[in-house]
Amino acid sequence: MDFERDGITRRSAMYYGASSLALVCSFDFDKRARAARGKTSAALRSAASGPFEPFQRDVPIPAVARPVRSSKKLEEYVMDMQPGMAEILPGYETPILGYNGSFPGPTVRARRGREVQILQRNRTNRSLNVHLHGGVTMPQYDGHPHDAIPAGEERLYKYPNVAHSSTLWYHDHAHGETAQTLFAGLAAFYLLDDPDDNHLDLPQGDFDVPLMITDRSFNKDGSFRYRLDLDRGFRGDTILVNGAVAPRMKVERRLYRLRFLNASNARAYNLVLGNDRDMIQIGSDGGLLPAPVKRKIIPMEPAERVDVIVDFRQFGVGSKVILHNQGGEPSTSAVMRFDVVRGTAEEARIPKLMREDDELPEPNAERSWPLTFQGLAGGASVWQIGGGGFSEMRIDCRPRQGSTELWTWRNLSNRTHPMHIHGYHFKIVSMNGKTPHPADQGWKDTVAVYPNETVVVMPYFDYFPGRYVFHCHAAEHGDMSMMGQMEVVA
Ligand SMILES: [Cu+2]
Repeated sequence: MDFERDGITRRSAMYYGASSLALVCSFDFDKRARAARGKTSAALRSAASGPFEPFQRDVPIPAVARPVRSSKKLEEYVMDMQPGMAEILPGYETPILGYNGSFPGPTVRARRGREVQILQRNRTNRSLNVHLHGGVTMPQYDGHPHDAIPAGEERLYKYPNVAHSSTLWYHDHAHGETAQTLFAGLAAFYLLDDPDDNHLDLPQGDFDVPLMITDRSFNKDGSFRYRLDLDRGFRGDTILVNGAVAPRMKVERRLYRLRFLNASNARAYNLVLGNDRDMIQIGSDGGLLPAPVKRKIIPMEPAERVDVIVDFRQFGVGSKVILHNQGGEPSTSAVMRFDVVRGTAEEARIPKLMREDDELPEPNAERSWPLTFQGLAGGASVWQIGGGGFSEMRIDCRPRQGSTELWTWRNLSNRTHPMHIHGYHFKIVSMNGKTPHPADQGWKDTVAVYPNETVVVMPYFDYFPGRYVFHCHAAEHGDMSMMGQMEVVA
């Protein structure tokens, strides 16, 4: 369909609200899509020539947000959270909610030491807020679940960018509704760079690529299909990278920095490149690792980030290298494909050492958090931390600013819980009694606690005091109501 030809631009269509959605949907689809109507998304996928066939589209790279004002100390942005249309399946327009109406939303490129302010305008009909995941922000800008921007209103978020360089992302954190809003498309990258990293000569520009992995299912009309599953969380039958079905990407024979984000509601991935080729992990949630770590398989729970360098010089021109999700179902095993072409001169290198280990104070408190699935009177169930569900009225702990503590997540359930702490980072002390994998020894903000296992982490309550949440990032678990509240006291 061609909005221009019909005298209506894509962008203006977004502003017309619900009635325009009906108008857009009434447009005729192209022949192939029309032929596919009436099938389920799984059936479409299994049809070899159907629109769900992988590697049919080039990977889209989300637009970089442009500041409305910029100085040495501050960059100011304005963003609209609003309905939009995304072309995910060939020939279909999928209604989404997105930052500036796009999915994924625009990438914010920030620099350490320069503040970013984003005026977020809520142009939807529901309460929303914005959480900068992995960000070090004052609590009033953190997107606390009970601190919402009502429909039609706006809020200025301030990000001081005081922490190390890292791959962050921002998404909605509305109380009890994050599974829906994340699924609808409110997710985007926020890449924090640090000029002090320049000497590392990491791949830059076109060779530094953010890749947001999500899973979705679709209705016959191309719209997202959501089914609530409180136990496992949502599982889609289709993998998207940057909002395209298992896309392909042309790569030169040279080094690339690939920044993976698992922005799925609840699906975990095990990323494997080609025939078990090495990926060189250089970063995790909290930024660069002390030194690169070679990996053949990279597990990613929801909300985790993994930065890798892939050396495409090991492949010949014309190679097609598939990144797959080991252990996925037949329709969720292909993630994307890299098509290798001739390279230009290499400017980047793989550094030997990247970041010095930080000196941390000795832990001055120990806390234990059992993670459980709890039946309620009346037949309903909820997920709980420490024997309780989320309550805005309850503070679960009061760590001291500037201190570290030992937190033990004890998973007494048969589902994995990716546990996330807002406002601060932690080191993983042990995973089920074992020393964590070298790639998990950097700063983290989200960690997988597998069924019936125990993970000990050491959060460092540096930076700002105040009230923040910590929760399971399987979105359905966090909503219902696997979330606690801490007040870090000065
Ligand atoms: Cu969970």
